[in-house]
Amino acid sequence: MHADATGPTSCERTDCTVRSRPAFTINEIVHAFIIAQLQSTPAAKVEMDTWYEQSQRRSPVRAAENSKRLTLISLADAKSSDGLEEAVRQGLSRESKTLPCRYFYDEVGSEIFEQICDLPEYYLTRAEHEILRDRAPEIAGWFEGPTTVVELGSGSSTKTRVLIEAFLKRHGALKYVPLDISKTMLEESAKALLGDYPALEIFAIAAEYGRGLARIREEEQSRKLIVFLGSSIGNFRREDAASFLREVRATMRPDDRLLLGIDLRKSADVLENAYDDAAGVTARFNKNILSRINTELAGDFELDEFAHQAVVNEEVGRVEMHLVSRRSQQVRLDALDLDITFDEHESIHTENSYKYSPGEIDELAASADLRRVAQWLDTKQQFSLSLFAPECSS
Ligand code: AVI
Repeated sequence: MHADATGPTSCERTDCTVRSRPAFTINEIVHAFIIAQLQSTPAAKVEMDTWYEQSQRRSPVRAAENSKRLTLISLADAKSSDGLEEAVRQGLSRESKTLPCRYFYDEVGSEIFEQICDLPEYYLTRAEHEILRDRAPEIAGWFEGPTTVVELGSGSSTKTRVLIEAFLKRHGALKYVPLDISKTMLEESAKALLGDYPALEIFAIAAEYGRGLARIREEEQSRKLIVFLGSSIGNFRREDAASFLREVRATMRPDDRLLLGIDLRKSADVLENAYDDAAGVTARFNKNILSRINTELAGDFELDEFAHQAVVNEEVGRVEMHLVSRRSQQVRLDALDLDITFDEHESIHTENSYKYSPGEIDELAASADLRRVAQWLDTKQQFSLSLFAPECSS
């Protein structure tokens, strides 16, 4: 369902697009049908973009034009703290305490993560950007006709811009499908992208990966490049990374491709600095999970009583983040009617960030029936970007 760049584009405001014209293109009819389906499905509520009303007041013509190129659907649970209560109850009642890293990313956490990406020690974002900047035209060159770029965990979409630009330059138009848990982030980034790229159409999905991938599998008919950047795959345990890639693989047709950014194994000191920066931004990011628990579960964690720690586990090839109790203490979570006891130096393990060798990347891909067709490294050889095809395709 790739919209023609010159013709009428798809639009979640079906009333304005469809009613005002006497004859409809196939694209419009199919799109209107999908929107009608979504609106009648309780779990999949089509969200009217809130920024539309605001920007319409500022620049009515431009806002109307931009809104025609945006569809935003929300498949996320109404509460963004989806599963938080149970995860906290279970994770903090264990002998070795843990909290899942996906709960880092509330609005504040997502903001802090953006700051991490700009840190001098956090080489990942810069290395990946260098590859994308230098190789985006070559990547776009792998695709002949109209292509849909699907981005998993799109966040602010900043690093994807060079890719979007390369596709627009090569093909004139592009459909971009960002998938992210944060609807706010999707709205903001879509607004910025549509303002900057008049030939871009956006179908944004606010959802967790599983639901989002299912929606993409159902809907997306044109050739796809699925991108998963930033080494987010590194935050999965190795076996979970393989099953996640199998899920992604299941959405791919033979001529679809997957572009995966993965951080490479490297020396412990570089990793320690990257995950325990001098300005203490990563420490704030890590501790934000405790503030979130305080706010959402009526907790009384004292943030200063926990120390941020980054531990490099070279044997398994990962950086672990911990929050270590500075003293023996008790924390109350009223919403869970739960008291948690901490010994001095007891840790909450909050994140793993796995690093891969080039051989391990290929093994991971093979376990998901994917075959590497290209790979690019940055000049310091710290980070990799790999292009995969479904196994069995040419
Ligand atoms: C999102 N993810 C790839 C980051 C990483 O490097 O594992 C999260 C992060 N944790 C600490 N700093 C950044």
